[in-house]
Amino acid sequence: MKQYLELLSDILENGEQKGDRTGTGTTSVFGRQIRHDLSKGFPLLTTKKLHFKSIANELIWFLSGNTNVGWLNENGVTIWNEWATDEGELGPVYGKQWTAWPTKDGGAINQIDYVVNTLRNNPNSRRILFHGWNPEYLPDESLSPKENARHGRMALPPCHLLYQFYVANNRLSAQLYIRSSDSFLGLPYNIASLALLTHMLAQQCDLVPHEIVVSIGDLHAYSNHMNQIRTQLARDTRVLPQLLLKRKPQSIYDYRFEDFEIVGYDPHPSIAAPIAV
Ligand code: THF
Repeated sequence: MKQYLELLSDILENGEQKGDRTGTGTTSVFGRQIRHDLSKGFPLLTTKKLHFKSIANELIWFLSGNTNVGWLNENGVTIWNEWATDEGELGPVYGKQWTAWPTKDGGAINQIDYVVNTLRNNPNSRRILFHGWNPEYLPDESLSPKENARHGRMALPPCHLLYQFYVANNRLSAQLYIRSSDSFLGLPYNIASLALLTHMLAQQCDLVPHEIVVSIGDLHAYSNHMNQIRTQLARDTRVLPQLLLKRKPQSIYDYRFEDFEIVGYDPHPSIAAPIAV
């Protein structure tokens, strides 16, 4: 994943200082893209160790429509806890909008069903996408994340919003738009998560995983991640691991962590960094 390190260098070279919602301070660039051919390996960073279990269980949790961190915590994932209420609620975030986007008549639209059905039945469609940005449920910016979640609004607006899929020659590609990307902590998760989702959808729809593209709006380095970023830039990249899907589950909703195996992952050590809340 040389392209990832190039993005980090790009921020350091071309970034402008910007204040942010969390009060941490960032160096930021606008409008960047990274692409990866999945036939060349699974895009899990090798320049620091990533916790694949957090990435896979977060995706399984999104697809289940769950918006409470309880299930994540039971499965060893704590990355969403900072924003949840005492009851573990995050409000109508990702999973809710993906699988049960609320409609005006009190119903719900499952956008993931639509994507799977369209990949199977009309793969040439240029409308194979799902979207997390539901303006009716965005946070009230005068309230904290927890207060928003308590009032039935999203604790945080989605960072990764728009997922579009593309089929040609029986190969499946995916593009994700991220409006705001924490280059050191969040972005590596989002890249691996998009790759995993693409492999799962390809398996379900009898397609071959091809390319992922990540397009980013505000791409930033938090001021308290600078040393970690320099440490990472000094490391060389290694051979990417492979993802094995050990079983073909009944549907896109039936994957479990045990269905995935990452083979040949030999990263440099993890690098601790504080998360901006
Ligand atoms: N807020 C900020 N400031 N950055 C983000 O990346 C981010 N997210 C989600 C929501 N708000 C965000 C949360 N995603 C980690 C990784 C992803 C997160 C939150 C935290 C993190 O701390 N990762 C550690 C390991 C922690 C672990 O696995 O238990 C790491 O070293 O990678 C972006 O979507």
